[in-house]
Amino acid sequence: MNSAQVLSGLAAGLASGGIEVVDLSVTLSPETPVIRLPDIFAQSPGVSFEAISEYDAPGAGTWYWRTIRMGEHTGTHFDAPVHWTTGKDHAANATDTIAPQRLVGPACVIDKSAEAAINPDTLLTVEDVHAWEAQHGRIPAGAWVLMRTDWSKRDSAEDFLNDSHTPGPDSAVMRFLIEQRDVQGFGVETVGTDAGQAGGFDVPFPCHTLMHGANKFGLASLANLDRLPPTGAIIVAAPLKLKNGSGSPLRVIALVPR
Ligand code: 23J
Ligand code: MN
Repeated sequence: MNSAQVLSGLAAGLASGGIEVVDLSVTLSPETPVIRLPDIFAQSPGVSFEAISEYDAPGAGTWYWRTIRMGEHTGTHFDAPVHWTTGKDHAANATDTIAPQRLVGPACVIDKSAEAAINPDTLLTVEDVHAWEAQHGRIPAGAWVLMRTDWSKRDSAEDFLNDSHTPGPDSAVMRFLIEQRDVQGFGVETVGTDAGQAGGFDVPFPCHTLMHGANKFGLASLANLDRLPPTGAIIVAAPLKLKNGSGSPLRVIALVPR
């Protein structure tokens, strides 16, 4: 099949529903939980909305619109390499300069939900990836690796943040996915791409430190990962084009074969 046929097949699949479009994003509101860092660090503000007008403009016609305010890392959001010191000197490392070709790619979904339900500090390991690949095949270069934990089903902020006891990757699996698989990035359902306790790991914050150090990306606070197959979905994850953005809230869309 040539690429024009691939795209016409995609259009036909979208029209027939043979390809499902799944929203992997959470709703942004003042209730959206935001990461809580130790008190010595500056905190990121949550979402606030302020009306510019509410169908109350004088004169002809009326309209509604708002001003939005939030940290760059709020709700479902993209982590750019420039977010971390290890990634700050790469070329094209910010939300406005990343090549758009890197924002669309295949997803490999590794299900750690059963373990995370028992132990909130569950870590993704190299052994987990080997076991996944034995069943589903090798993770291709340029893939997004998404860690399913069902954390997005926790609907109170307290349960979701869980006093910084949340799952994430260990440092060895980050090295493996970077060096041996050349992934595009790593995505999670939790508030940040690193485990809640990752500040104390052998490599502190291994996803941030190593992925961004390798000019790769993160996705946090994803939802609906239970609606994705282990392989076969394509995700579109395009952050806002903020000048020198360290990240941005975004709508992550998955194209899923039925
Ligand atoms: C700043 C400091 C530590 C962390 C984070 C941000 C994030 O998780 C983030 O959203 O990038 S762990
Ligand atoms: Mn972030």
